Parts: sequence; C-alpha cells; structure tokens
Amino acid sequence: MQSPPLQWYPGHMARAVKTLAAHLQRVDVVIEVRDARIPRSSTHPLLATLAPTGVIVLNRRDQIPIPLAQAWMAYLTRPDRPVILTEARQGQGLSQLRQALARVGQRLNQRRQGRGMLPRAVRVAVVGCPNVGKSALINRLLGRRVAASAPKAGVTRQCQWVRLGGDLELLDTPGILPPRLEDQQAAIHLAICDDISEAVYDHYLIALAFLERWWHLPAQARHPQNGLEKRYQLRPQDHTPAGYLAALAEKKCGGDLNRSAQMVLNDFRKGALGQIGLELPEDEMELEHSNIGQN
Ligand SMILES: Nc1nc2c(ncn2[C@@H]2O[C@H](COP(=O)(O)OP(=O)(O)OP(=O)(O)O)[C@@H](O)[C@H]2O)c(=O)[nH]1
Ligand SMILES: [Mg+2]
Repeated sequence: MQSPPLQWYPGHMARAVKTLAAHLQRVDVVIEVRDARIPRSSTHPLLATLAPTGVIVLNRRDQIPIPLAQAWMAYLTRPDRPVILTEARQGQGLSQLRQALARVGQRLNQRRQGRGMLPRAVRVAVVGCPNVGKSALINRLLGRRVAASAPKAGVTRQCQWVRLGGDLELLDTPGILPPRLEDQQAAIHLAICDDISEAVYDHYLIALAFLERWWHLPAQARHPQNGLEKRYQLRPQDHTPAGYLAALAEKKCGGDLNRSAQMVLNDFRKGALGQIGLELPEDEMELEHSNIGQN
C-alpha cells in the first residue's frame, strides 16, 4: 500500500530555523544530536549550511545493538568531527562529550590569549531533529533539569541559553526538520521513531513500514533476533509483515488493525521489541557509491 507523502513544517519550526541561524553565528561549536536508530534520517540537510557540525552525538545508544553503534561511529567519525555515543536519560557517554567540549574550550582560549583577550566560556549549540534527546542531554550535562524533555516531538519551542559553571554555555534549540520531507524513506523512519508529530501520519502505514523494514534487517541490526516473537508469541516466519499485523490484531486487539499498529509502534519506541537499528552504514555507503556513479 502506498502511503501519502508525509509533510511536517509547523510555524514554530519555520521561526526556529530563522532564530537558530542568528544564534549559530555566536557559537563556537555545534553538537548535532542524532537518533542512533536512524543516524541517516535524523540529520538535517540545512544544518550543514547553517553551521559546520563540530561533534556528532549518536543518542539512544541503549536502543540499538552495540556492534551496530560501533559501526556507525567508525563510519561517521572524521579527524575534525568526533562522534560520541550517548544515552541521555542515564547520562552514559557524557564524560567523552565533556572532554571533547573541554578541548574546544582550550583551543578557543589559547587563541584568545594569543590576541590578548580574556578567557571566556565555550558557547555550544545543541541541534537536531525533534525528539532525539537534545534537552535530555543538556539536563544531563548540567546535572539538573533546566530544559523540558518529554517523549514526543516538538517539546522545545524556543532557543534557550543555559550556563554550566564558568566554562560552558549551552544553547538548547527546538528540533528542526527540512521544510519538505523530500526523502520519503527518511520521513517514514522519523515517524517510526516518533521524531515527527503523530498528527501527520497514519499509524497503520507506519507500523507496516516498520515491520517491512524489520523483516529485512540483518542480524547485526537486531538484538535479540526474535524480539517480535518474544513479545507477541507470534512467529514472524509464518507471516508477511501485513499478515503479521493482522494476526496480531486478531490475537491481542479484537481484530482492530489500528490498535495493533499503535501497539507495535509503542513497543518499538519503548524498546520492548529489543534493540533495533533501522539504518545501517552499509546502505549509506552503497548510496554514496551509486551517486558517484551517476555524476
Ligand atoms: N531510551 C532513551 N530515551 C531517551 C534518550 N535520550 C532521551 N530520551 C527520551 O526521549 C524523549 C525525548 O527527549 P527530549 O530531550 O525531549 O528530546 P528533544 O530532542 O529535546 O526534543 P524536542 O525538544 O521535541 O526537539 C524523552 O522522553 C527522553 O527521556 C536515550 O538515550 N535513550
Ligand atoms: Mg527539546
């Protein structure tokens, strides 16, 4: 079944992009937070033009298998752009992030000193798609709850500076997405991960897209392998993805397909189906290869 194109660009996001561009002119380093389940789809193409990313944080590392997280790190790391894996709710991976920011601060203040200027706090912007965990990360870095953080897209509506001691100033920013989601696969992945507002899509189609993806994922992308069967006592091998959703509706939801779709999405999002990475660096490499071929 063909899903209607997903569009998502509320007014607050258009305004956010404008104010963000102004704020970014004042920052020393940009942390781009991505959702480790979808590192490709949770990047924002405009960000590269607004400001170069200094650090990539792959957040939600608890939600994908470790070997996959490591493969993404190796793929995305560049000499001038470290990649740090985090779990922002528990605060894992934060010491590496603090170290990376301290290095930026040292370089900045050495330069300032060279020009006879006084040292100042490093200004860090935390940017990324909605719901990837930007505010949670800031709260963890600060060790107290200064930024609203909740399990839905579009919680942070305005840019907000917060200070951490004398060394660090952090800018929390609203999640942004491109004005047009031209890449429909990316839009669907963002919807599966709850990184787009629920109002704009059909749960049945998004749950189906999730199951279709799950069916084709290699072993390294899911842990345990039989997460669906474990959760629902229904063998995926006996069904197509659509058949599975129908069987699940019969078994658990009185035949209601929408309820079974919602259940599958909720379970995936809260990790009840195990660790599942929807995107792989291999696919990305293939894509790059075919683009080079076309040019
Ligand atoms: N499992 C898991 N959940 C996380 C992690 N980081 C954040 N969350 C949860 O994800 C939800 C979204 O977090 P937020 O901090 O509001 O995300 P945000 O990027 O600031 O979202 P917007 O302000 O809407 O752009 C919250 O319920 C967090 O508790 C993580 O590493 N693992
Ligand atoms: Mg936020």
